[in-house]
This record gives sequence, C-alpha cells and structure tokens, in this order.
Amino acid sequence: MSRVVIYTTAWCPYCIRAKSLLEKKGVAYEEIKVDGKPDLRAKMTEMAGRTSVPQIWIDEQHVGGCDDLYALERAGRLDPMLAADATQHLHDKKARK
Ligand SMILES: N[C@@H](CCC(=O)N[C@@H](CS)C(=O)NCC(=O)O)C(=O)O
Repeated sequence: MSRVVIYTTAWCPYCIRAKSLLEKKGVAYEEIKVDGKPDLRAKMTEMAGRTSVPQIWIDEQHVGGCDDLYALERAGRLDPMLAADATQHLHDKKARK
C-alpha cells in the first residue's frame, strides 16, 4: 500500500471531502494539520507550489488538492496509485543502479 500524506486545516470543506474519499476506500493516511503553523504551511506551499489546502502526496508524488484527487478517481487512476507497493519502487530503483 502507498504512503499517503495530506496537509489540512480544520473547517476546510475540501480537506473533509478529500479525506472522506480516502476513508471510503479504507486508505490509511498521514494528516499534517497546518492550522496556526505558518512554518509547516510554508513548507507545504514550497513543496506543492500552491497555497491552498488540502495538498496531497502519494508515495512522494504530488497529487494536488481535493479536485485533483477526485479527477484521478474519475479517470480510474487513483486505485493503481494507492495500490502501488512503495517497497517495490525502492527495490526497483536499487536494482536499476
Ligand atoms: N481547488 C482546490 C480548492 C482548495 C481551497 O480553496 N482551499 C481553501 C480552504 S477550504 C484554501 O486553502 N484557501 C486559501 C488559499 O487558496 O490559499 C482543491 O480542490 O483542493
């Protein structure tokens, strides 16, 4: 299973919507709450190139926000990304060296 990281704030409807899709799929995710934490929000903005929350990463790959997550779902591309075995990626990377 992939590692999913989502940066959120409270009272953010897009964050709630994104998390509810992940929860519906039974996906465990790491939530980083940036309320009142300008340093963390700045780090998120720098990594994502966007200021809005949520910002979502699947196995180090930046997915984007809630709309991007749902677009992947509609395109049938979310499940394969979530199912990708991160350990296998690392193994493949090492094997290619
Ligand atoms: N299209 C974005 C919309 C996200 C959005 O508007 N988030 C609001 C909070 S609910 C936000 O972070 N606004 C501040 C900003 O855009 O910097 C998505 O789907 O994630």
